[in-house]
Amino acid sequence: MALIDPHLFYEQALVGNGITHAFGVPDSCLKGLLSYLYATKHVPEHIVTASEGAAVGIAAGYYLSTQKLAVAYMQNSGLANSLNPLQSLAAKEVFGIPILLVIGWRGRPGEHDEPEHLLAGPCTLETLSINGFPYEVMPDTLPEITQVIAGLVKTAKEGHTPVALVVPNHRFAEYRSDGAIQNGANGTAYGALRGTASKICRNPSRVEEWRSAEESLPLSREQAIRCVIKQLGKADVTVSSVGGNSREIYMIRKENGEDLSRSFLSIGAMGHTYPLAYGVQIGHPLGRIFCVEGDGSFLMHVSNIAVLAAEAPSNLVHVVIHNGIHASTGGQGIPIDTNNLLSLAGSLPYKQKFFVDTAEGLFQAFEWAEKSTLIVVVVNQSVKKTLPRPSEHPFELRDAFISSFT
Ligand SMILES: Cc1ncc(C[n+]2csc(CCOP(=O)(O)OP(=O)(O)O)c2C)c(N)n1
Repeated sequence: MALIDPHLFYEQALVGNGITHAFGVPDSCLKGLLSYLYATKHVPEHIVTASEGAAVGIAAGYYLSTQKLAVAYMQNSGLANSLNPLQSLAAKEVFGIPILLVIGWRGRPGEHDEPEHLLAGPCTLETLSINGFPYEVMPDTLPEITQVIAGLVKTAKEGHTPVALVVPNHRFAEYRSDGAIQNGANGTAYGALRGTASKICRNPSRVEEWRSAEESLPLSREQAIRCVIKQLGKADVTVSSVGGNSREIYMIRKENGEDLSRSFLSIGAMGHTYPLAYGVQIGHPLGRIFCVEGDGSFLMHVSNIAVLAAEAPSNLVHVVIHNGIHASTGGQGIPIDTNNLLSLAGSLPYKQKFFVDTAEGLFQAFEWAEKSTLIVVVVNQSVKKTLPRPSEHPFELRDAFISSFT
C-alpha cells in the first residue's frame, strides 16, 4: 500500500474539502501529517493543544465564528479526554457543531501494539458509534480519502455533528523538509529553549533557579533521568510518565542489572502521573517518591497539580523534564515556551521549586528538597533513535512494584 504524502493530504483531502485549520495533541499514527503541519502551518491555522478536549473546544469556537469545520486531531487514547466537550458542547443533542476528528488508531484489532492500547483500540469505533458520531476508517488512496472526507464534511454539516476519520497506523509517509523536523528538532520550541537558557536568574523567595549561561543545553532527557536514578536511596521509588521517560528508566534499570520493583512505569494515562505518584506516597511515607514526567504530560492536566501540590508531603519530588517537544511522538512542539512554562510552574503551590539545566543543579536540588518539591530540568532535544519497551506484562511490573512495599 502506498503511503500518503502529508502535503498532498492537507492540500487535497483537507483544503480541497474546505478545511484549513487543525488543532490537537500529537499521535504517532499521525506523525507524518503532524510533522508536516508543525513545520509549515502556524497559529492559528495549526495549534498543538495541551489536551484533546482543548482541541475540540477551539474547533467548536472556530466554527461558531467562521461557520467552517476544523480538524481536531488526537490519538484514540486521548478520545476520552475529548468526550466531555464532544458530548456536552459539540454533539447534535446540544449545540450541534460540525468538527472533523482525525483519530490515530493504536491497538487496532489484529495489529500488534503495546498493552496500554489493547483496551482502547478495539473500542474506538464502538465509542464513536455509541456516542452517535459518524465515522469512516481512512481508505488506502488519496482520491478515496478525499472522497470519504467530502462525505464526512457533508454529514457533519447536514447532521450538525462531529464526525471522525479513524487513521490506522503506518498510513502517512514521513515528512521531511531539508531535515528541518527530523528527530524532534523544530524551530519554534528549540529557539525558545535556547533563548531563555542563556541567563542565570536567582529568585530565592519563590523559585531557586540555577540555569547555566551556556548557549547550548548540556543535559539530554536521558542524562537527566540517569541523575534521578543515580541518587535514589534504598527506600526511594520512581513513578514515571508515558513514552520515552518510562522507557529510559526501564533501559537504565536493566543496564544496572536492577529489577523493576522501585520504578512504576506508567506507560499510558498521559497527564496523570503526579496524581498517581501522590497516591503511591500515601502508602509509602518513609522513602522518597520521584515523579518523573515529560513537559507535555505535565501540561495536559496541570490543574490537578494546582490542587494537590500544596498539601503534598515532603517526600514527593516532581521532576518535570522540559525538552519543549513531544519527543515520543516525533518531536512536535509543546504549546508553551520556556518562560511561560516556568512562570506557570512557578505559580503552582509546591513548597519548594527549582529550575535547573545542569547535572550539578539537579543534584543540588535533590539534596535540598525537603518539602513538597518541583524540579523543572531544562534539557536539549536529543534522544536515542530506539529505546527498549518493557517486555514484561504490566501485571508483572505492577506486582514487582507492589513487592517493594511489602
Ligand atoms: C491522552 C493521550 N494523548 C496522546 C498520547 C500520545 N502520546 C504518547 S507519548 C506523547 C508525548 C509525551 O510528551 P512529553 O510528556 O513531553 O514527553 P517526551 O516524549 O517529550 O519525553 C504523546 C502525545 C497519549 N499516549 N495519551
